[in-house]
Amino acid sequence: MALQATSILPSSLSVHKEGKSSLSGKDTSFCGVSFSEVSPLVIRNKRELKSQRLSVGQIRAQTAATSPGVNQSTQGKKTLRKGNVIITGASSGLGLATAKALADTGKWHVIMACRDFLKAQRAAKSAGIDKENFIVMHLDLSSLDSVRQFVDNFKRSGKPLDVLVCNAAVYQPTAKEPSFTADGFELSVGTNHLGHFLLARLLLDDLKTSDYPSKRLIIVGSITGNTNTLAGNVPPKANLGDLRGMAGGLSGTNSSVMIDGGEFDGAKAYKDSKVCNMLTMQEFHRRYHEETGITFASLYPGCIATTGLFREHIPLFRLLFPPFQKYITKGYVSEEESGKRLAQVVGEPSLTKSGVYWSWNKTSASFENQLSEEASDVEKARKLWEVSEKLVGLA
Ligand code: LMG
Ligand code: NDP
Ligand code: PMR
Repeated sequence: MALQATSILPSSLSVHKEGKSSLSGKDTSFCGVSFSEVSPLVIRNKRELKSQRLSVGQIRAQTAATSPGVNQSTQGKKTLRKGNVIITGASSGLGLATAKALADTGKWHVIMACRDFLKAQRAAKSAGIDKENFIVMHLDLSSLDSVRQFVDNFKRSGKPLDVLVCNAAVYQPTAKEPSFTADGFELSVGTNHLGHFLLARLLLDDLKTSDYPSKRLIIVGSITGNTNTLAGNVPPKANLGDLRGMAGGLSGTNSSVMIDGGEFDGAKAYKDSKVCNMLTMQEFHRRYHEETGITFASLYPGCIATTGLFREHIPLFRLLFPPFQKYITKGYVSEEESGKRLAQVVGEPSLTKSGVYWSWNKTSASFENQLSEEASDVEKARKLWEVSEKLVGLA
């Protein structure tokens, strides 16, 4: 998929024609090797670990002491330092295109947090991302241990964290039986929601202490989780119910593998996970925006019908889906254009509003979109937060 993604990137320049017309005026159209500057493997004892952490703290303190987010250049001119942005799942599709869009500005250092180190390296290379502007760090969101390990590695690198983008996802539309994360959760919700939930919680302090002018936590959502749209009404529809399956651990042993307690359905599990993503963003906003000044946002980037997300769909679907979206729903957007959209949410000074779900209209202008009733349910968001905390071991 990396090859597919990167071969599409340079050739799709007719981008501002896409992301078109709107029926509702709302969501769109129609009707391995861990990165380590300080490798965890070279830390031999607890004291050494402590002293390394200490030095990270010292580096941070020094950076903060000079002047917030600003570097003094040799001519004495003050320039904004490069922003550090972590993007999960940056080895293909939207994540890769966003990494490329940000790196190309020269204003961002992208930490590509990926499960396949070599794939990510190759993808970055064939997308033409300057090696000065990115690194790859290993992160497998389907393992809570891996999430914790990633966070430790990142903290030890001593880099400030300015923006976190929770982008990675899996979609299993044709699976007859559920598969599971290392911790025994149904794979789609376990990866797309629970892995990101733990990651974001553990990195919140880093965002908080960053001295960058605009700190952001972005969680990618989707139209298909929003039942106030036509796309969100294509069966199976998202529905978290009363979260009984999730409260039971999504493991299929004592409870259902589905959040609402129903029978396994891979497409529904994906859509449910997107609802979780959008609810989580809002709950972060309610709990932490005022205190931390962090901007929390979600978005629907458009229908990027060519990405690896559809790798498990039947070949006929993969063949017909892009022309269907391009010519019939007109919801299609190229990977390159979607990357520019997400890059705006990362860095545009005009998009600092927190608690917002962004979408784009036919002229590719961003607007604040309405979430469905369920995806904006305050009580459900709170409950989801609490159940998720338990499942990932934070409560
Ligand atoms: C569920 O099925 C599965 O059960 C589940 O397991 C999971 O895979 C889930 O979301 C994923 O899908 C849902 C889906 C399967 O069923 C439906 O959506 C119900 C409706 C079924 C209708 C299918 C007929 C397709 C007709 C398309 C036309 C719609 C628009 C009509 C407007 C016409 C106006 C001019 O459904 C599918 O998988 C079908 C695949 C649908 C996507 C592709 C549709 C292709 C349509 C043909 C377009 C060809 C491109 C043309 C280019 C045109 C140039 C002008
Ligand atoms: P891709 O499949 O191209 O990208 C998904 C990325 O997630 C890949 O880099 C993949 O890694 C990574 N990933 C999957 N599982 C894990 C894991 N366990 N740990 C770490 N990384 C993992 O799909 P898209 O670019 O389309 O999807 C990106 C985001 O956009 C998702 O959140 C999706 O829900 C959202 N979205 C997509 C739309 C679309 O039309 N495509 C529409 C709306 C939203 P690897 O390369 O190793 O497989
Ligand atoms: Mg959908 C009305 C416009 C529209 C839009 C913007 C999307 C986006 N879709 C639309 C309409 C329809 N879709 C219609 C009318 C149908 C019935 C033919 C349809 C079907 C369909 C399928 C089978 N669409 C799909 C699938 C998938 O497997 C994709 C999915 O649900 O993934 C979870 C999908 C999508 N349609 C979209 C978008 C953005 C997706 C995929 C990705 C996502 O939400 O992340």
